[in-house]
Amino acid sequence: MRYYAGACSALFAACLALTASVSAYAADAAAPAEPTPEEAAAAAVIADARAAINITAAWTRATPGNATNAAVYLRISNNGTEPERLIGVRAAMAERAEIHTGGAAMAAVEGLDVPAGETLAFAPNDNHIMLIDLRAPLLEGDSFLVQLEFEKGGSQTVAVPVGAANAMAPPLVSAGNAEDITSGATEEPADDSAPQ
Ligand SMILES: [Cu+2]
Repeated sequence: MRYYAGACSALFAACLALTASVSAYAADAAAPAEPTPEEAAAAAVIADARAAINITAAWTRATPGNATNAAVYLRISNNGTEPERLIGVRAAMAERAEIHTGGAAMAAVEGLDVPAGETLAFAPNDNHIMLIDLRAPLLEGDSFLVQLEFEKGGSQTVAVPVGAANAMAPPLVSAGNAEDITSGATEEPADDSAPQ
């Protein structure tokens, strides 16, 4: 019995030593990542800008026939005190994506301002995100991810449910589900293409 106890405590001591060296290693590895006060302040500014933006009511329509383009609608609210600007969009679902203004006479723009305290609406016959050269038809009931790039707050990913081909308003989806994906998403779409 004494023998076993001795072996156990020897093993325990070895384990402690190993734990200590792993901890020391982890501390060393983490040291270079410690942000400077300037970096921490810059990160806080980005985090604040990101938190100020709330993207809601995203939707699109099922593509009829062999249509290869689609328009995505949503609302971008800036609840912060600093102006923000949408500077890019992308979606793995399409070859490329653009920010468009206007309805039938639409035009691609480099970006759109989202003034502090205001909501920028993307809706039929108005601003929209144009998906160009869809990789597959959009089917009613499906959803996919679109990534929006902001000047100050970086990128945010939103789930876009697909409504009926003739829909004029967002399909009714589980609000909880959509909200989870919208507010918590930090992951990038699988596609690696550059923002348009
Ligand atoms: Cu368009």
